[in-house]
Amino acid sequence: MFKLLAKKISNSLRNIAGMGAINESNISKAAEDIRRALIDADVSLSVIDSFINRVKQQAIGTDKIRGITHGHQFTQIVHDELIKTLSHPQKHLKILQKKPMVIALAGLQGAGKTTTCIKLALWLKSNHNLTVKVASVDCHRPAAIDQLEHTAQKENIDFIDTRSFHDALNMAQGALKAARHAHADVLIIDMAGRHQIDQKLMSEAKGIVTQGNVDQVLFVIDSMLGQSAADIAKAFHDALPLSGIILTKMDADAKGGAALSASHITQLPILFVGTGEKTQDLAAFDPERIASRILDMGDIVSLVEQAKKHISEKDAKKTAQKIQSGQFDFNDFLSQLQQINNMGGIMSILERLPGAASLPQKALDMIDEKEFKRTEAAILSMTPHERAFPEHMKHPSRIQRVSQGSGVQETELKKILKKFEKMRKTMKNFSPSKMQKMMSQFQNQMK
Ligand SMILES: Nc1nc2c(ncn2[C@@H]2O[C@H](COP(=O)(O)OP(=O)(O)OP(=O)(O)O)[C@@H](O)[C@H]2O)c(=O)[nH]1
Ligand SMILES: [Mg+2]
Repeated sequence: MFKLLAKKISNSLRNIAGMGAINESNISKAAEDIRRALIDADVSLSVIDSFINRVKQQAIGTDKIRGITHGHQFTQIVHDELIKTLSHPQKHLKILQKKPMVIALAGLQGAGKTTTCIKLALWLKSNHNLTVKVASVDCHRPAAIDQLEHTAQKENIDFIDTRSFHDALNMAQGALKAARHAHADVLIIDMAGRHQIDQKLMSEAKGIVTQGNVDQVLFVIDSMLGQSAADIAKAFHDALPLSGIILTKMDADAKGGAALSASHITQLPILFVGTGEKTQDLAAFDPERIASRILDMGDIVSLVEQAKKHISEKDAKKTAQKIQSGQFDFNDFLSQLQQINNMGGIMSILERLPGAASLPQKALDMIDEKEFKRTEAAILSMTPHERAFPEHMKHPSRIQRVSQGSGVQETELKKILKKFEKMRKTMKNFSPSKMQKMMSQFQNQMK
């Protein structure tokens, strides 16, 4: 789910990752990329406009954090705004003391109401230990009642038969009476759906909600709905006193727009997501996880926090100058290695970088974290003179001494020294613009 949106946004953020400063023009460019990605993901236009405006305002007013690229800072702002759009002060379904608490499910035909009705009954049973009854009030399609009865039986959920009533309101009132009589904690009413928003059906639903003692109306919406998600959510929200959203079919290859559109338009909490056809496939909605997934940004937020703690802008500049003048020595290398260690090691940094999920396993297998440790041990066994003049380390007696002192075998030490020398030469040849070009070539190769 959300894969398409995740890929587009992370590409666009990668494009601004190398920029020197956040200003109106480069933010506008990045915002434009994000706007296009959101349109492609079927997020409705009014939602996109307000989202982009909030991101822009925040980004322009943000001071640069030491040691962090603007691209990463921008990522964090987009991430935070995405969470804000998807979040709501009410995180969970309200469990009322009233008996029975009546929940009605509304939504278009095929949205997943009947499936969700059983999923929710099971969830309330196992998470809150409540006795739950389910009833269908679909007087238009007899098969709808059969479907609910059949699934309820399979899952051992109490089903109230409403077949003897002839209209939806009577069905609802009859079900309520039966649930009361049985002292049930919860009654879930599965309402009829239609292909399109239908005034007759809406007024029928309104009647059930107001006269059927309904406490919460949950709006069930298919996450595969495209641009129309906002209009449909709005029509239901205008007609019925909705109290939350359940997003179904999140396991399918949804473009992701419906989640953003529905929550922004209605300002209602998304309480659950349907993650499959089976009755146990219902999960509480987690905005942070969805936002990170949309951005494919791993855990860049914690990486940014750590970088703030461990890297000073002054040191970073000094190192960059030394690299470019070819004076990068073992002291600098040691401090780089230690910074990596302080941030949890190279693998931990890599895993938290945007796009980490798409790194091929082959590339990850090539990284030997122990080699970093051995390199550190070798440098620590060098004299201050050797650290400052790496070229003097070539002498066999020095290699022998450092090998003995650090426990790193001579052959490996020679390899480490060779690699360092190669790295120093390569880095010297790269101006920042060359570096950027090399990085994008590297990224393309990785793809
Ligand atoms: N993959 C997947 N399929 C789902 C999910 N929820 C429901 N479905 C499927 O969607 C189809 C329609 O589901 P129903 O529960 O019958 O939909 P409904 O809203 O009750 O439909 P009407 O009663 O006709 O209005 C069924 O094939 C379900 O198996 C989900 O979370 N994931
Ligand atoms: Mg149904």
